[in-house]
Amino acid sequence: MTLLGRSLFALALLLAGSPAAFAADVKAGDLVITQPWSRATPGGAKTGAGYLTIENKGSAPDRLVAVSGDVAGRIEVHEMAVNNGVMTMRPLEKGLVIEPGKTVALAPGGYHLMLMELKSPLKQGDKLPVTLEFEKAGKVAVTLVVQAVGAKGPGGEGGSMMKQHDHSGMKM
Ligand SMILES: [Cu+2]
Repeated sequence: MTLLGRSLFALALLLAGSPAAFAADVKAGDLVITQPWSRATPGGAKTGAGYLTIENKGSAPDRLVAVSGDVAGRIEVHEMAVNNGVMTMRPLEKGLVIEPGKTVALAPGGYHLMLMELKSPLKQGDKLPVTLEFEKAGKVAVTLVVQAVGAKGPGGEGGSMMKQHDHSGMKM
């Protein structure tokens, strides 16, 4: 690598690392999982949410079929939808399909990991190990990094087109 190349590389690393420090992308088979994060829970909330991005670089679909972790008694994969003007969410009974060549984002206002029966409140800065289980890629360990209450993205600000809303008040 030339000197110029090296400094550009260093600059790229610097830019990629801001504003919040994240663990490296997790690769499992054809899947790449990036930016797993969660949100601090206010007061005695018994549920929280987890978010991440899954890219399928392969040529066949894969499916997120189960999620588990010590932080919660039960973790489900949920989707959100507006029915008659009311935002509702429901578990994906058949799991979340990631089509080949596609990237699926779990983000506020859309798909999310529902952390149910939390053992303790989630606090900003906590790191929550969870295990994702895919039909083809198998079990993948990721760590959700807890951001502030009301954070809209993994960096703690912006990054989402959705208005902030309170997850705990939603109809199940
Ligand atoms: Cu949910």
